[in-house]
Amino acid sequence: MHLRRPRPSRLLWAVALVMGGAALAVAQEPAQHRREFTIVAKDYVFTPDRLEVSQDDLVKIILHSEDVPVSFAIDAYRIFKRVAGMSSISFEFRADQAGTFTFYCNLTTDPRCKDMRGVLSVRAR
Ligand SMILES: [Cu+2]
Repeated sequence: MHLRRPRPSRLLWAVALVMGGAALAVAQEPAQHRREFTIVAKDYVFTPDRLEVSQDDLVKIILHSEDVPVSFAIDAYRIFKRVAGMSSISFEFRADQAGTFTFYCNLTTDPRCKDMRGVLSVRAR
């Protein structure tokens, strides 16, 4: 029995296959593990103010401000996003930590910001 070293071309092909597989895995995230929420910020209130997902879900947030600039922060997830007034942003994150987390606006431009908060609940799988 003898072992042959893979030829370089075969090695590159194997790397390309693995990388292609990883890209495919993201594209083929099962629909039941994707969650999407549109959160409207208006009058210093987030609506909805409660998000419920399962651990490891891929969560997409569309954050829309109906009036002033706001932010959306979740400390444990190191998320900090800011949206200008009268506009929208979207972002995604993997809900890999189970538990209950506060999301809030951490802007200091207005004292009412400290009342802007909600809850992200991540149910353990
Ligand atoms: Cu605010």
